[in-house]
Amino acid sequence: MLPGLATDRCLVMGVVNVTPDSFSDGGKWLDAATAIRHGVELAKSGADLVDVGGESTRPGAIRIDPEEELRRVLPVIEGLVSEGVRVSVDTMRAVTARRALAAGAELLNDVSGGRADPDMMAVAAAANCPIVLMHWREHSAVMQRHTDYDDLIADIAGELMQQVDVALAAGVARERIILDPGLGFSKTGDQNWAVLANLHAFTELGFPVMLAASRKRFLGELLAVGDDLRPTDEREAATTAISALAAAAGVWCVRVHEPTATADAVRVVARLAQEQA
Ligand code: PMM
Repeated sequence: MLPGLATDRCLVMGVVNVTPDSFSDGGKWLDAATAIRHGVELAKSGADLVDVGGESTRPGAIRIDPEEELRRVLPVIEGLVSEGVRVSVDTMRAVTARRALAAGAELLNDVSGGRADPDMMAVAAAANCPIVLMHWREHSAVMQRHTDYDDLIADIAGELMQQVDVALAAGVARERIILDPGLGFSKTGDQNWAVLANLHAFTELGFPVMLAASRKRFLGELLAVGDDLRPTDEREAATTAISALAAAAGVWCVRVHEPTATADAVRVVARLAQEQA
């Protein structure tokens, strides 16, 4: 999928959100030089690749202009690539995807699964690059109004497979497709837990699976004291636990904000799997 990266264990993707408002790290890496430094640190801490995003997808988030998204992500991608860091781009826009690939990004991470921009699949097909299709129903401003499912797991899997069909019809090679059930996107906390309890339903679809639980609200709720959610930067141990469980369930890549512990956890899981083989 990505030449040179490990194939004997779950991969670790670090996150650099070049945004003022992401729930987890918003505002911390808005300046390009700071973002690049942080991305390099993530790689040193064990991230196999670093995901650069310029548009927050937190629940309720309002969209930004395409020009602003490009202004945020391109210098960071260029800077990281020149430092030898492997980069993916987190975008729902074909124009951003195209420019990011030209700047050296190697993987498209589209949280809308190709639904937000009808040209996205054509960009992936033309570049013949890997693309993450995440389960997505609506933009962040309204996504939490779309949490009704007849059968949660079957519906998510079915909706993902519809996007696989769209990708294949647009010329994306089957072996370039990665699926992600999209924790927190049009899903309640309980629904996230049900997804985690049924990861096999996604790994069995025949595509590599990506998972991003890192610091999400449902972890803050799990670890709340009374009405006080556990703060985002104190959800690392829970994030690492999920990374280990995801790796053991056969997930291809976990996307985290702080890779150190997750990088160790996926190696523990790989070593155990070797012993059990
Ligand atoms: N979640 C966020 C952003 N990008 N990409 C994928 N593939 N899967 C996700 O669940 C996902 C994502 C949420 O925001 P964050 O960058 O603050 O974690």
